[in-house]
Parts: sequence; C-alpha cells; structure tokens
Amino acid sequence: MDELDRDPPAPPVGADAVAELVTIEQFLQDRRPEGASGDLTALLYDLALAGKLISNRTRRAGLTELMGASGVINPQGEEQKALDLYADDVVTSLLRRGGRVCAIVSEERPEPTIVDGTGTYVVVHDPLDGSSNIDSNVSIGTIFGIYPRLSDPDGPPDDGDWLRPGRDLVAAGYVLYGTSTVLVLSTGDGVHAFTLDPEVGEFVLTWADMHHPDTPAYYSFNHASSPLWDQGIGDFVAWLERPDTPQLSQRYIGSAVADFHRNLLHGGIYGYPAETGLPDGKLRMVYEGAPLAFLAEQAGGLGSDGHQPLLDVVPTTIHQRTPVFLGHRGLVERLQDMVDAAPGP
Ligand code: AHM
Ligand code: MG
Repeated sequence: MDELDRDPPAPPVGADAVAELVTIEQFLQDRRPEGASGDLTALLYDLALAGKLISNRTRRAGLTELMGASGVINPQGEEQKALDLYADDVVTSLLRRGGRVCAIVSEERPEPTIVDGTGTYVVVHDPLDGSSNIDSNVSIGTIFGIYPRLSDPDGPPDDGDWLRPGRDLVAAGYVLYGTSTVLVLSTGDGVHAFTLDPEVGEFVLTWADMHHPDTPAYYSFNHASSPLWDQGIGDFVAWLERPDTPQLSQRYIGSAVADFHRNLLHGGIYGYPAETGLPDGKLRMVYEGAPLAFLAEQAGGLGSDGHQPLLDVVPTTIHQRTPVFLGHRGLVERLQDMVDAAPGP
C-alpha cells in the first residue's frame, strides 16, 4: 500500500477530552465584556496564581515546618499560623506586582495596604480561612472580593474604596484547598468552578453556571453553641430538625469555605450566628461575609446577617464582624422571618 493511502494515525488516547478542556484563562477571555481593559481578567489570573502557590505549600505543610504556630498575633488577637502568613504574603506580593490594585485589605493586616501606582481595583481577602484546621488536615480556603476604585486615581485611595456595600463588588471568589484545589469565581455573570490539575498546573472548568440546588440537603451550624444563640436562630434550627419539615443532615466542618462549597453543590444553609459573648458573631463582613454573599446571590441563593442581605450592609471598619447565613434562598429567608418574629433578648 502506498504511504499516502494509509488511514491517518489514530489520535492519542484522551485527545478529545483535551480539546474540550476549558482553562480559566480561556474562560475569562471568552466572557470578557467587549471594550473591557483586561485589568480585571489579569487581576483574576494573579489571584489564581496565588491559589496555586498556596495550594502547593498547603500540600507540603506536613513535610515542612509550616504547620503550627508562628508566634505572631493578628489584628483580631488570634495567633497566626505560619501558613496564614505565607498566604497573606503571596496574595499581597502578586497583587502589588500586577499593578492593578490601589489597595489591599487582608484579615491578617491591621490596616489596608496602599499600593503606589494607578491601580483601579481594591482587593479584600482572607488569605487562609479556617486556619485553625490546618494541623488536623481539614480543608481551608482563600476568600477574595474585588471592588472598582472610587477615589480619584490622582490621589491616594481612601476608606470609601473599601468600606462599602458588597453590592459594589465586581467579582468575588474563593480557592478551596481540599481533596482537590478548586477556584470558585463570579464576575457577576453566574458562578463557575475550576479545578486545579496538579499535573499541568492549570485550573480547568469543572462546573459552569452553578446554582444552589432547589432541594437542600444540609444545614451547617456549630450546634454546640446553640445555648448561646438568640431565640430566633434556635427556633429556626429547631424547625429544621422537626420530623414534619424537609429532612436535612447536619454537617459542619468549621471551615466556612468548605461548608459553603459543599452546600453550594448539594444544597443547604451555613450559619454563624451571634452568640452570648460574641454579639456580632465571628466572621468578618468585608472579606468573608460580602464575597461569600456575592457568590450565594449569583448562584440563586442569599447571604444575610439575619435581618437583611449582607450585600446591603455598609461596614464601618475593615475587620468588623457580622452574623452570617448563606445558601438556599428559601431557607435564609425563613431564618430571617423567624429571627424577626422572635421576641427580643
Ligand atoms: P478564621 O478566619 O480565623 O479561620 O475563622 C473563621 C472560621 C470559619 O471558617 C468557620 O466557619 C468558623 O471560623 C468556625 O468557628 P467555630 O470553631 O467557632 O465553629
Ligand atoms: Mg477567616
């Protein structure tokens, strides 16, 4: 047989699957609004790179000496873990280098970090949420939100650039360091998840247009604190546990990103209420509550402080705490109704 008559060689095994792979880069390019400068996309790549570096370090934590305390106390008076500090450094350095931000607000820094230059965005982040779980090998995550700058770019950025409602966010997301590393992201155009392929170092699209399932499966509250809750929260959880209401399982990891992610995939509600001794709860409005509420709403759910959407709250300080309820819209609304109906403390 003449060489030219032969059948073309069979494609390598898996070539079709490779052709269908959508990397985060390709996805963001495809969805970039016409006329956009590309700065937001570039900023998101920087955050994705930060996620890869933190993921890599997290995986090696048991081999290195990164597990355990660093001896430094953060602005909330909590001892910082070495990985918290590493994650904060990585995010800050990459964003500074990228030149697209004018300020960075971090859980781990007492004041906003002002970045010289003409950056037109502000990033708020919790570099490593759930870090008390590090030494027990439980999932942790990086949470971020991105605001467009409001202040005059000819002057320094100011409080108005970061003390503002979550409704002003142009993007938010998290990187979950779990059994795999997943970056979940919204730029106001639905919620999409990308899983890190560790072999090639790329985030590839694994869920597009995620939507909170209509039928919730889980509720996630730290039940041990129930004696410390206000009556409305207790009434709501008691309602969830009644045999004549939708039967949910209780699952609480104690790592907000992981609890949120599971409930986003399988349906449910996550809550960290106010408690006796913690009148504003534990989580932080600016870099935990607002970004997660943005994702919840983009996925058809809701984020609330128990009375109103978290996205409508205007914070007055960068580290302010707030009660947080996130997930299935109907459940969060029911919780709000029960809180409003309960007698005051
Ligand atoms: P952190 O930002 O110091 O890590 O604390 C936030 C974490 C959340 O991820 C988690 O839901 C909560 O603290 C768990 O707290 P608790 O152990 O009181 O239930
Ligand atoms: Mg946190």
